[in-house]
Amino acid sequence: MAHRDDLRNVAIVAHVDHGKTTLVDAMLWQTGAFRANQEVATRVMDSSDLEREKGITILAKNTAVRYGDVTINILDTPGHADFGGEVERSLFMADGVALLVDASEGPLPQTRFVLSKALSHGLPVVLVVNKVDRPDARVAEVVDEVYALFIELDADESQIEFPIVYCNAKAGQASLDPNVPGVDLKPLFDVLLEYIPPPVYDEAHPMQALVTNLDASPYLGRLALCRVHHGTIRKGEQVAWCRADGTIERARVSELFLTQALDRVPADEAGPGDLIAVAGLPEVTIGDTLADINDPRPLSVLSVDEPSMSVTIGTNTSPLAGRDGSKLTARMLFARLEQELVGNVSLRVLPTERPDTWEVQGRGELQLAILVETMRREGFELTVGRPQVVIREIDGKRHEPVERLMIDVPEEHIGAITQLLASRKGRLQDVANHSHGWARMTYLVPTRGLIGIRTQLMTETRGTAILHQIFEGWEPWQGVIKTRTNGSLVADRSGITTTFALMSLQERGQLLVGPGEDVYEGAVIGEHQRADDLDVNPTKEKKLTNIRSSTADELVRLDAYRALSLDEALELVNEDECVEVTPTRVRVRKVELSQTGRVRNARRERVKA
Ligand SMILES: Nc1nc2c(ncn2[C@@H]2O[C@H](COP(=O)(O)OP(=O)(O)OP(=O)(O)O)[C@@H](O)[C@H]2O)c(=O)[nH]1
Ligand SMILES: [Mg+2]
Repeated sequence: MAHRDDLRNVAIVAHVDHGKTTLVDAMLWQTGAFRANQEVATRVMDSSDLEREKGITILAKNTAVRYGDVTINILDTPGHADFGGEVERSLFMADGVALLVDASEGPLPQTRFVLSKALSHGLPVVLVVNKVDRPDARVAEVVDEVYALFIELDADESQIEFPIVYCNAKAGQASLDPNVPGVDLKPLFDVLLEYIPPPVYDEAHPMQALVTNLDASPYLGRLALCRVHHGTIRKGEQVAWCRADGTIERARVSELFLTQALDRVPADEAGPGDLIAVAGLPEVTIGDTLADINDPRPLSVLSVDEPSMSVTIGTNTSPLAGRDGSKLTARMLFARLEQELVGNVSLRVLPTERPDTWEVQGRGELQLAILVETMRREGFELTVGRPQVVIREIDGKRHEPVERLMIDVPEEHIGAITQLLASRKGRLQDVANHSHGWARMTYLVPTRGLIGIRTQLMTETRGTAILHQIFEGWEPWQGVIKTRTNGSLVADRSGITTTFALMSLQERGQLLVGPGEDVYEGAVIGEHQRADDLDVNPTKEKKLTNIRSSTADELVRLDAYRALSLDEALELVNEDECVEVTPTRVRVRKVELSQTGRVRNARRERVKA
């Protein structure tokens, strides 16, 4: 076998916020990707609007830097569990990984996930302990925890002998000695060159390139992002396009690009190990192989984990539909969902009983919320159902997804957490004290039990709890879990909310709308203090009289209402509720809007039970 000594492909993987994108910034700067006076945004790889707003990476992206005579392709991956599909796909392009671990937080659930995936791909690991500058860094302990994690995941001996680099990604410093602060990233680059193997290929093997991602260019249409495994692919040449369904077609490579820093640069050819973008195949999808036209050999189709959460997404059916958005029809909605599927292998779209509604399955609430958020910004008006877990039949039995949950809390809250998790069928796996007065509790909990848990945990622990969760596996259905204890305050007519009406309603619970807002029968305007729903009139006007009342208006103040973000609305909705999403508004509403209809449904439910 031959190898490309001038090339390395390394994926940077870690739990969310451990500093991957920041490290890539420093790697770009120190390899001269930018001019000294160039204006470059921090975390430049997080280039989409949503990524910048939320401060997290959503899509995996690659960049390339030159270090000496070697080109290093760096794959920056998202750390949030919901985007695990992106990480899995990136590993198909890499020959090794840099596993980042925060020097204070240590390994967390997503660290475990990405490491287990890297190990199952047989990829060598370089451990990067990052944020060593944190005042609460506990470097030695964290390294021990990583060793323990390797052992737990059944790593073999060669995998466990990983090199360790200590980093301050923000300052762009790396060191091989935990007690000596670094100067620049040279030690990291040197370790990567030494431990990440160069791409290996067979000189006699016909050309083979695997499509692992897609992108679009306004001029060239769809771009297939591939890793070349063997042979050489050339611009202008015919290739065999091997599709996932087994068919093979001819196609022409009309354009070919390699990556340099943040740019795609045209190239005439690319060889084994190169990460390329190819134009000329308008219908190519992830998992396809581009191969030698005379000897096509498809690579095995890449598989990623199955989705575990779902929501229904339909057209907006509320009485206020059409006021805000430009994309309203079921046809537009379906076309948009299909387009999303092409670029996102971890999503599924299924039909429902209604012709204007689809079930979208994904990895988690955030992934689904991001999709809805993206669509509303494009002008869609939507009705989004309550997030549900995906149920699977395994050996004839109903199974549901189970999540691994890690909670960091001050010790005095251990009792509250224990109670809360018990009510949601959590099984305690481990309690560890990792720094003064703080405990890290690990649970396995049915995913169902986690819906809406964040808000409740924050209240119980006065905002101190930090939680991390990740899909663990499938388990037999665990019976009824009750998650939300509050009913809703529901508008009983349409109109415009008034300060006068809201003032008296605020005693009944937390309001979700302010004065002067449009409501309709069936719109949820607040959380009821009690468990049942209450139909109320939020549009009542004050009777005008000539007599000034003794309690002056200014004395009674309207408390702040809680304006819901999309994520919060999706956490909050009860079983018979859904969320109306338009480019400017997020409203919670009843699925059945009419009061009489709801009463009838409730009676029917009672009869069934
Ligand atoms: N103190 C300190 N902060 C750091 C360091 N590296 C990154 N950070 C900070 O950590 C936060 C998260 O950094 P990101 O680079 O976005 O982390 P990430 O791993 O790319 O996050 P995701 O892509 O969302 O998983 C930012 O506020 C960084 O400024 C470091 O070495 N020291
Ligand atoms: Mg990132």
